[in-house]
Amino acid sequence: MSDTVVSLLTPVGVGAIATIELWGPKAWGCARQLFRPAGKPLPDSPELHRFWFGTLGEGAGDEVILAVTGVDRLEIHCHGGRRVVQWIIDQFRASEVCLPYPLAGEGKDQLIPASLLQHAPTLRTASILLDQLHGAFDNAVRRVLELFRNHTPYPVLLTEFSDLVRFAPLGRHLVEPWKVVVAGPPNVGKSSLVNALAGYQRAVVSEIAGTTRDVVSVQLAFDGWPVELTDTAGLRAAEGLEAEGIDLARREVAEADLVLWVMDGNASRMVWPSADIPIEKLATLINKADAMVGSRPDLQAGCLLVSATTGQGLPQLVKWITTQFVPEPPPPGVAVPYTPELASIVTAAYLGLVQGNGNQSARAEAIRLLREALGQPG
Ligand SMILES: Nc1nc2c(ncn2[C@@H]2O[C@H](COP(=O)(O)OP(=O)(O)OP(=O)(O)O)[C@@H](O)[C@H]2O)c(=O)[nH]1
Ligand SMILES: [Mg+2]
Repeated sequence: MSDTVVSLLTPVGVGAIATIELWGPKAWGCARQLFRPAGKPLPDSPELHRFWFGTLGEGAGDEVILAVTGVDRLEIHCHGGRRVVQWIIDQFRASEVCLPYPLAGEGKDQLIPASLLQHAPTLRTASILLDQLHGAFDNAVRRVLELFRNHTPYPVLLTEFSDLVRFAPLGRHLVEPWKVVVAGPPNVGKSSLVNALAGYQRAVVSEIAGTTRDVVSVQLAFDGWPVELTDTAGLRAAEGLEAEGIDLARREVAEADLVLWVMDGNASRMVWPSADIPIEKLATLINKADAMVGSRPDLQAGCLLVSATTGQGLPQLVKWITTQFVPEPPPPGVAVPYTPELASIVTAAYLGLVQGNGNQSARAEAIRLLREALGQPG
């Protein structure tokens, strides 16, 4: 991209300090125009990892720190108040060399992770997004394009390319949480389980079957990964309000990344999930482990045994869910396709190449898609 872009890295109006990023070929020139250092004047060209204290803007200006964080990349650390941030961004816009920071829904600009960073639900996902903001993903895409250009042997190309695609499933969930739906027959302890996992009383629990009529969701972090846990109405034949709840529950199950099917270990007969829930997103739990008496011949291998009341088996359940979603967390600085769109683009490019066994047209299509991932279509 040849333009210079100004973007806000921190959430608007929340923090005491805000970070504004300026990147592009004219970033340094732009900063020199607007920033007045407290000490010696700024050098002619930026020096990596140096920072200066001074004021920014017309008139008295506002006190800020200017830091050089990368090639053509600067950060301005300023007061976090909404007006100050807006005013500084406006100063850069008015300098006519900068584009405004991307606004949601503005086509290609959405691919810039600066705007995504504000929406990162956990510190762990924020740190992955920050790595991508610093170029981890773009650089990895450029490396693969370079291998194509240099006619690198196919196996070497494939290895490097597969590294780029490796974290695509994770990249889909840096902003959007994984959806985990707790489903099962009435009165098995679904709401109790959601409450126990959430660590506080959220869903209404009672000994009367059919208590939950609605869909209740809580946003949680399992080991730093964002998870939306949804409680649903017990699935059984019902009428009226409860039937509507059951209908909603079925829809939630269809959209879930993972369905936790709960059964009552204390019941005379366990109700197993119906065949319409895809097996790859289904986990079966037997709840009320604390109240189980004797051995259960219908307790199948592969079922997780838990108790919402005592907490038995819950740490193991959380660990199991986490490894389903993130079998291997990315090491720091590694490329992650950081939006669902980018994840789809690089995966399609890689699979197309493999299916075409590296032939000419598959290569051309992969190159086209990788350029698209860099925001350089055509
Ligand atoms: N002993 C024991 N009782 C539990 C456990 N979990 C839930 N219960 C009890 O089981 C009953 C039903 O719990 P809920 O959480 O309301 O069950 P549900 O599956 O959400 O029920 P519906 O919303 O009606 O479908 C309540 O009396 C709970 O206290 C558990 O682990 N052990
Ligand atoms: Mg319930």
